[in-house]
Amino acid sequence: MKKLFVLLACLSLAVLLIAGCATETPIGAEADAEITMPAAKKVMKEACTTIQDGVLLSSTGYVLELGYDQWGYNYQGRIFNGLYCDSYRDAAWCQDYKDDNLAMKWNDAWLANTDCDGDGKLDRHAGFPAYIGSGAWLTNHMSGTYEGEDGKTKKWNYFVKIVAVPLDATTSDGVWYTADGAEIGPVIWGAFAVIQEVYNDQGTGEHGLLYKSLAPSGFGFYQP
Ligand SMILES: [Ca+2]
Repeated sequence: MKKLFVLLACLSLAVLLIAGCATETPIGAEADAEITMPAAKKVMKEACTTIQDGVLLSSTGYVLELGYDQWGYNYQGRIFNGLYCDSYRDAAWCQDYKDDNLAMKWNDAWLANTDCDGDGKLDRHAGFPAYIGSGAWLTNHMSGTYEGEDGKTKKWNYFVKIVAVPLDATTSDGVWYTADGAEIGPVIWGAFAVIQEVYNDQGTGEHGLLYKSLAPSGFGFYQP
């Protein structure tokens, strides 16, 4: 479990950081009280630049292409499949986890596969000034093995759902709540909440749900 917690601390920052804007970390609720309708939904599709156009850039300056890149990102498919550390471009700090696997999926609001606002990069929280209330979601599925105290290989896996909370959500003691007072889940990166976690570990015997939101844990509940 110790290893898992380290991984969680870094979790899915990958998608937030890699494709665009380390400086654009999700913003909290306070600045966004007057957000109304998503403007980008009205943008004509033909006004948007696609990955196929061959001009959109990653944050590190390479041209995005269709299909999986060398790290395991498939921005067109809104998916990552690969090694955990490769989601961070094989970063030096990550080497203790280099054998672990990661699959991520995200929706258009988290990171679109088009650029409709004309900045040359894939859009984030398209149509919204920030992630909160955008309906953005991300899932992470991690897995790996380690040597148990009995010397045998033990498998573990972990699954988590993260959503951008609704505009009218509130926080208390590190937990997001709906306007009706239902617990959405623990705060992660300001405007996001963890709404479901599953952990299985052959070594410890842990199996099943670690956490499930008391508000609906389906993504539909969070769509604007
Ligand atoms: Ca853009």
